[in-house]
Amino acid sequence: MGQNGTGPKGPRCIALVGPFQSGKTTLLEAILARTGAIQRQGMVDAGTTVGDASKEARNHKMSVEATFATTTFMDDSYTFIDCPGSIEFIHDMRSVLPAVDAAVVVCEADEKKVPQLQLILRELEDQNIPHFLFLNKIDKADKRVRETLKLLQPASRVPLLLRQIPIWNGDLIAGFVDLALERAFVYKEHAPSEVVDLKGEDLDREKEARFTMLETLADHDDELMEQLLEDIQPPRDKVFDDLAKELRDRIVCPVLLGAATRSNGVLRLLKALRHEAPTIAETAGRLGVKAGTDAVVLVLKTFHTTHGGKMSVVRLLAGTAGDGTTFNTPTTEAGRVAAVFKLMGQHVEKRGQAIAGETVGFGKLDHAKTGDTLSSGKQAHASLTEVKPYAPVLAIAVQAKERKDDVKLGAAFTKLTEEDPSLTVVHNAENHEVVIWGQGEMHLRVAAERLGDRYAVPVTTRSPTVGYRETIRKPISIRGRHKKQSGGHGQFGDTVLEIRPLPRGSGFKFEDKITGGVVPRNYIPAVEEGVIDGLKHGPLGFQVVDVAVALVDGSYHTVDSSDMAFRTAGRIGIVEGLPQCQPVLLEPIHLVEIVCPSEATAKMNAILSGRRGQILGFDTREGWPGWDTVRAQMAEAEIGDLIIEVRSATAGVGSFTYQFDHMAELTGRTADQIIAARRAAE
Ligand SMILES: Nc1nc2c(ncn2[C@@H]2O[C@H](COP(=O)(O)OP(=O)(O)OP(=O)(O)O)[C@@H](O)[C@H]2O)c(=O)[nH]1
Ligand SMILES: [Mg+2]
Repeated sequence: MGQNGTGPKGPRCIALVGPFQSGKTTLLEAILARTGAIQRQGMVDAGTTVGDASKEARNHKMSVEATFATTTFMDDSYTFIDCPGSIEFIHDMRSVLPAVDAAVVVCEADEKKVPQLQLILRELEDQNIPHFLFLNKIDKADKRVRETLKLLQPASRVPLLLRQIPIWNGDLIAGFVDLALERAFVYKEHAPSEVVDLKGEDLDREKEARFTMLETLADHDDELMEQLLEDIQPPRDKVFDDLAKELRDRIVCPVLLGAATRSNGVLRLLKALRHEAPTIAETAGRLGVKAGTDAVVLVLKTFHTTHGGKMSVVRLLAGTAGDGTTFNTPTTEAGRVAAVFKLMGQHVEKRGQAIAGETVGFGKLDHAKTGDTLSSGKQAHASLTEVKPYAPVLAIAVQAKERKDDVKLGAAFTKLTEEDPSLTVVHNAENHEVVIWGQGEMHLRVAAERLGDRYAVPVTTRSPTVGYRETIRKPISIRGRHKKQSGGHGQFGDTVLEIRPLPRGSGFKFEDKITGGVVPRNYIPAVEEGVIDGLKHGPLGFQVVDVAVALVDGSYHTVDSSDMAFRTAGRIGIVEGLPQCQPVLLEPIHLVEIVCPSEATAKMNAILSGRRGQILGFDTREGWPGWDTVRAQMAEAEIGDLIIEVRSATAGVGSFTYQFDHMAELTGRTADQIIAARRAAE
């Protein structure tokens, strides 16, 4: 299929991805304006874009979720997905990628953003998504494009293939030469570039750059290689075919230039997508969609709109679907489509039936989740992909501002996690606390804002409680006695308990060492209950663990003894005994594994040491050239906001995982402070 191929090519779905603040939302805006979907190109800083129209996005002047917008270019429908750049919101990007035909990686000539670029390219490479690079902000360029590519190349596993070279006018880039078309263009603001003659020095540069491009293409095309060796000019169509093929085979990453704010380079980008991005048939093939007459869709995102209820954004991979189509997941019924929507950011519009390749909103698929493969036939289609969110790294405890909202908050949590599966809500019964786990500080802040703005449940947040425990160091023997005689029936229970420490991790053990029936058998479970009760709140204020309590002696009264009385006696024994056992605080220690670009490894060591971490070692990160893995043991309290420091020391790309390892004694000033804080809170 050459560049000159005309006629419709079918609906496309393209993801706009890239490092934080590289210009994705602005590029979407430029595309929508250029294709006539909107009247005027809005601006991120003015809060007037389609991509960042949500209250949270406008507040923070950054994208905080995937936004979908459908437009028409040369008679074909295109849905663009504006993905957030921040790593904290990367799950939205990861869950749309499987279904797109191609991705446009919007990036800048900024060395600091190379690790972020690498991270994003890695996701595309791992998911086998063909991708272009759009080198944006060319209006600010202060170095040669070739130098910029050298800077960016280490982030990509495949060659970055320069397809356009800039035309300089003094210190500014005034236009570009398209190396495949062999045509020069001068940028016009918010208008198509103007074709100009290619001559003089620009022509020489074009020849050289074109040769470099063809050489790279020829690495995978013997015929082209021969033509180059024999100095034969390959036909233009052949060059375009090679560009398309090598993009689709993901063996090169073509690079285009532009400036989204001025809408420069946008038309060429659209044309490249039109001619070179895979079509729905190829994308369905990549995903392994079985051919048939059934509709098969992938759910890319779930929204809960305030007025319209639940909307599942889907890409139709095969078949057609409309109002009334019933869908199944591989395991259950997903629901019946109540309405089909055309997508334009926050604005959706009812439309008719959708065909294969289109990306639309389906109303009221009650049981569909983001990531689900849905099909309309009797025989459910197997799941096409599974994109698991990354393990969360930060948590906040959340409470409804007003008690009356408690029930509403439960429903809001369900919507919140349906919209963003990289958030997890955990109910901590021990502390009567609800904790939201997420991917970073901004991610959680936005989640809390959403609870208030989108679901109308204002919340307060604070740091979650650390899972401290306490134990004892010294064994003792103590009498726990409960005697009450206030007229009528009295209460009597008498126990002698031996309390002793157990090895770390043993938990709790109760031993019955009564001989001669001094405490009747039927009261002994009540004593154990009382002991367990007493251990819930030790002298330092925490649950007591790693102790054995033996009931060794006691006495009873034929009339006044009861389960209740023995329960109380057992508890009194523990409450009075524990302070004499040299109680000591225990804190949870986790094994932490940080991943970061190697130049930040020394900083990681410093951060870990500064947080009472014990470094266990570091290594190169497997499969990630230029990255390291640092392993350490670290107290849970110090992990709490560790991610904030890790991110700020790694331009946002460092991350970690951790798992519980053991409980360790904690003494001294830190322990005293924790105990005092606990007392103050009670
Ligand atoms: N000079 C210049 N600035 C640009 C260009 N494109 C975007 N910007 C600016 O870069 C900033 C970020 O733009 P956005 O479009 O929000 O970038 P983004 O990639 O969507 O950001 P996130 O979604 O938060 O990652 C804004 O201030 C834009 O005005 C460009 O071509 N030239
Ligand atoms: Mg954005």
